[in-house]
Amino acid sequence: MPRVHLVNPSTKSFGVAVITPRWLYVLASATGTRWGDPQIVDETLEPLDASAIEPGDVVGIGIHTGNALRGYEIGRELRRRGAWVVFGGIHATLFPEEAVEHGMAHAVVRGDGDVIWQQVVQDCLAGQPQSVYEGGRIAGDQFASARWDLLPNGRYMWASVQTVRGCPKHCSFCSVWRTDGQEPRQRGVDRVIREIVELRRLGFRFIALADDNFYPVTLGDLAQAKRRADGTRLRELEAMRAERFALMNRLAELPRDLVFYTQITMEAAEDPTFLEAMRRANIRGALVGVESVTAEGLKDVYKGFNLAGDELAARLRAFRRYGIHVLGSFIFGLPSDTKDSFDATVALAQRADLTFAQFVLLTPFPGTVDFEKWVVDEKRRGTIIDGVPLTQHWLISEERRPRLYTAHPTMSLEEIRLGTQRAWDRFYSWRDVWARSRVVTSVRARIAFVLISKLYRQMYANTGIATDSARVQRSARWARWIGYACRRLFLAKPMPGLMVPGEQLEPTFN
Ligand code: B12
Ligand code: SF4
Repeated sequence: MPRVHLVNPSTKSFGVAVITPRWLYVLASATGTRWGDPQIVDETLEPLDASAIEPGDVVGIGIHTGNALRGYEIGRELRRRGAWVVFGGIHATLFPEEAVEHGMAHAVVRGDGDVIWQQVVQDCLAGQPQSVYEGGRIAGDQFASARWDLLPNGRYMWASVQTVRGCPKHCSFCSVWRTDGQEPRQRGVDRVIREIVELRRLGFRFIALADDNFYPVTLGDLAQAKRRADGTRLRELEAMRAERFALMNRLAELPRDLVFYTQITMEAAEDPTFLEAMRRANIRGALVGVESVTAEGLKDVYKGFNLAGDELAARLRAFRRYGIHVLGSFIFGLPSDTKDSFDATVALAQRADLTFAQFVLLTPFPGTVDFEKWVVDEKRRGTIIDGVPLTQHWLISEERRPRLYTAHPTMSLEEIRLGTQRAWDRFYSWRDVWARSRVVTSVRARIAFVLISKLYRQMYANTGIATDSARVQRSARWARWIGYACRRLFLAKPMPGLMVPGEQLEPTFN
């Protein structure tokens, strides 16, 4: 009988990974069991063994921009072996023709795969796939729950569960509001809780809430809606907000050793009721897109709703008062950045009591406003690398792919790259990491904190920003080693008998 395979492409395999790629387990669930359990391959753990795929099997490959090139390589190889090749994910949604041209796709699924995937598999097995399927933006109650029973043992430190898709903001460097939409689609609370219970039964206690924006309704949005004569929007927003609280109240009933981490906008810091509910729910960490520490920088990325300077530091510290550790995300390479921006940003991160920070280089990701503007300029310049126009930078081999794409008014690209590397090195120096590890008390927890800080830096900074291939190789080896050392620290004793609070039912997958 032909089988279904799901492949998450990566050129670097670390043996262990920090977070489960959720799409793999969601699509596994969407596959059903008619064709047996789907075979899951996550190349961030191990490279694909192509010989395991037989002619006539169906292979789903999920790509974002960063791993599209590897995904296409896999697509070509597996099509030559006689498999049905289907692409999906954000990058394939944006460029379906590219997946056909470079990845030899028989079919491409645009948008959400949860509902349409079975149909695609059936059509392939009947020998009649359509070239494009529109998965669309499905409603929150149609999101499939993941097949966590298919997880390999002890390979991931954190599991990921989604509670909401879409974001009402419109940041210029982000594609989420355009692909996932600006109207947040919240998932039913019961389903979220069942999945988390399932994960705790398996021994996971750290869960990333893989949401675009955990705080989709701000106090400002409510005030604005109140000013409208027609109360419809206000009622909608209030209902959405109430659902967030309902979710957090249910999270608060789960075993206390479950720790959650999410992504949120800074505006939540001015909403004490929300922060208090997060504290009760044991949401102990949040990625906050700070982006820039200056007002000019925020204007560069259409993020005027953020604050700058001292007000910014005060706002970020507010999270900590509610026990929420912030992973501050900063962008370097903005037109208003100067040579002083790197040190000033690290100083702000320290002053704001950030527990983690990431410093990313401004990258024009397709689907964003920044990308569209950049393409117009870049087409005029006409840069070509290894025969590939820079406007398709993801098709350039990883070693030859530039780290920065936009000429800066006052700094050279190398200055920006080195300044960014320096920011990582300073924020994650042994001394600073050890000092920050005081946020946890036991020695075991402090060691875990130090290891995870170092792992984070190796995985994201050195392998993403460094241009020296020896350094990249060294970092990948380090990351693999720390990853192995870390993984057990994050897992807990399984609780096979754990029930869904209030339900006294075995958790189910859908
Ligand atoms: C959680 C998350 C992370 C986490 C966890 C990643 C992980 N291991 O899963 C962390 C924080 C580590 C992370 C890191 C990064 N991320 Co991220 N991340 C997300 C986020 C918020 C949710 C992803 C998720 O799990 N969604 C839940 C699953 C179920 O949804 P899904 O992946 O979209 O899959 C659905 C469909 O796309 C489709 N589908 C997907 N694959 C396939 C395959 C087939 C065959 C089919 C049929 C359908 C299908 O069906 C699925 C179910 O509906 C997305 C935002 C978003 N809206 O996608 C950004 C996002 C994917 N990340 C993004 C980026 C840029 C990054 C980083 C590069 C950031 C950085 N600068 O370091 C890194 C790269 C890491 C890496 N090398 O992979 C961008 C990608 C943009 C792009 N054009 O590629 C996104 C879209 C956010 C954004 N701001 O634009 N990320
Ligand atoms: S960066 Fe964050 S706040 Fe801005 S649009 Fe994207 S998900 Fe929303």
